[in-house]
Amino acid sequence: MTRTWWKEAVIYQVYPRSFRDSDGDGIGDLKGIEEKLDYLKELGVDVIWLGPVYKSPNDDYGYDVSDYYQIMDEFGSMEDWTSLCSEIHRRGMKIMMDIILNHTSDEHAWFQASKAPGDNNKYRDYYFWNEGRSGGEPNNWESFFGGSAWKHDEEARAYYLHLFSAKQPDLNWSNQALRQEMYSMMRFWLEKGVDAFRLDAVNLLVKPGEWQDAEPAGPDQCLAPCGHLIANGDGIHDIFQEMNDEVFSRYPMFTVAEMAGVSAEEGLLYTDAARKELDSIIYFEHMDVDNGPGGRWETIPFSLPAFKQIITRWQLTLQGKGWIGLYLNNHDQPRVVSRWGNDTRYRVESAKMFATCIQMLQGSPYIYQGEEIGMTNIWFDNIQDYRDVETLNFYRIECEINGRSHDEVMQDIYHKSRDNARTPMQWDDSANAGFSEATPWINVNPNYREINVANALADPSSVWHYYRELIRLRKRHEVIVYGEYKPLLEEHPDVFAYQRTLGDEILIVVTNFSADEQTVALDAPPTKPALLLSNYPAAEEPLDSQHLRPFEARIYLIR
Ligand code: ISL
Repeated sequence: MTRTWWKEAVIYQVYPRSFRDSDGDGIGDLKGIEEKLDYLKELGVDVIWLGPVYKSPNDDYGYDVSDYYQIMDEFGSMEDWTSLCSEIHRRGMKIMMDIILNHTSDEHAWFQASKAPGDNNKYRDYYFWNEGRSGGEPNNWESFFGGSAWKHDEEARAYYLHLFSAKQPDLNWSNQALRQEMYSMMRFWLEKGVDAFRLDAVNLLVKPGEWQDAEPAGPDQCLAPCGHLIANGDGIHDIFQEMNDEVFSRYPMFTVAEMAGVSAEEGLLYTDAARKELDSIIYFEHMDVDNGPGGRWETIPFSLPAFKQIITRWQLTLQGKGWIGLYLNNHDQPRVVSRWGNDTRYRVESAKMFATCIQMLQGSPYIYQGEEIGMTNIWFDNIQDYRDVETLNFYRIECEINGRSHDEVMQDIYHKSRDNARTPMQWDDSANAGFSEATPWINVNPNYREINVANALADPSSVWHYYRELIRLRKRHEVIVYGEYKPLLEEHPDVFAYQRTLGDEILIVVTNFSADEQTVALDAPPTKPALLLSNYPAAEEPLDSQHLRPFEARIYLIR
């Protein structure tokens, strides 16, 4: 397998709006991120993924871009961005930009221009305008964020397609001029010194030629009802090959593609180095194991066997050819300690256990801000305190159209709202958690007095120190990056164990996903294993007879 810097890298995701507010308007900004670079360097991360910072009306907090060449007012200026970029580089770290290619904001100049009907309007074809069917929407497609995926526009006298919010019209990638505009835009950022791209929702770029109705939602729960008709559409690989040729191959950079509704086999096609498309993928399958038949808002109990099967399938399918981003948290997902761990009695233990399990797999680990101190989900009583467009749409549709009660809908929101991960970063126990001097744009989690960076740094047994240790291990042992994966104890309902092998080195990872003690027996190795790291005081036990405490994690090395 080819060795490259980005396979060895640990990526830290910053959600700029909630990271650190330097100018006292209650909204995080670029200067705020710059203030905290030493903190990130100290943790040991290599790449900083900056959520979208382009000009945007913020219907979907930056994922609705109105100008790709300018910085959002609330976040600062292009000078601030340049300064942040050079300060990141000065510390030996790299910068990843979030690139949104599937849609723009409805306030983007292209969309505004596209409204004028007429054959010589070149922008008309940048989007999907359609006259509709018998006086209504062109088909029954629903948007990911609820309601029809089509909206009528008076001025344009037509419907436009929006897979996400109504303020995020989808772009038409069969249009060559549009593609060239996007390639120029990406080169603009690479010329400025960007080292990596995270490509947003990028397996949705190709739309089917015909607008046929979708079947009711299938088992592929991460997609909207029309998703299976769109994801990985015909010709999508040609687009990435062209993009790679026009953009990626010309710079010393790497790409990670965010793709929902992708199987491991498809994931390999996108990331197989020989195909020259994308470098790596952030897939969703393992995050969808607690989605019910009704979709992602319906929560069913976490099943470790299902989770293990998915992880193993992806590890084995891509092994030696493709590459993945390893994650359990991001700005779209509830916090994993609250979701599948235990955020009260075993918060620290479970946070460390999840980190061990995910970071020791083959791939590049992604750490989402606050994860490194074990931040938890949020519970607001009032829907008015939520900010996320997906959550607000869901509440309105469930209460107003489907007639469900406030209390019932709030239960779903507590489990799955994206705002769980978007409350301000908890820096210390001062007002507003040290995030801002003003009232933050979204309320701080009240547990900030206990769970915060200052406390975590001061306590050698904190989640933070454990994360730093995991990152250090990765730098010391190549087997963590490049070792071959093999699942162990595959049938065990509560323990996830696997081994990684590189040359003469074997890494063994054993993680207890339950709040109960577990006894497991692994094959006795030829030489005595060394315990590299554990989230409990070391237990000198042979591999073939181990007593795991609640959420215990152990990493062994055998040479
Ligand atoms: O989170 C999901 C389910 O609600 C996914 O379907 C997700 O919306 C999808 O994979 C794309 O996510 C990305 O693009 C969205 C944006 O809202 C998300 O924050 C972003 O990560 C639209 O740009």
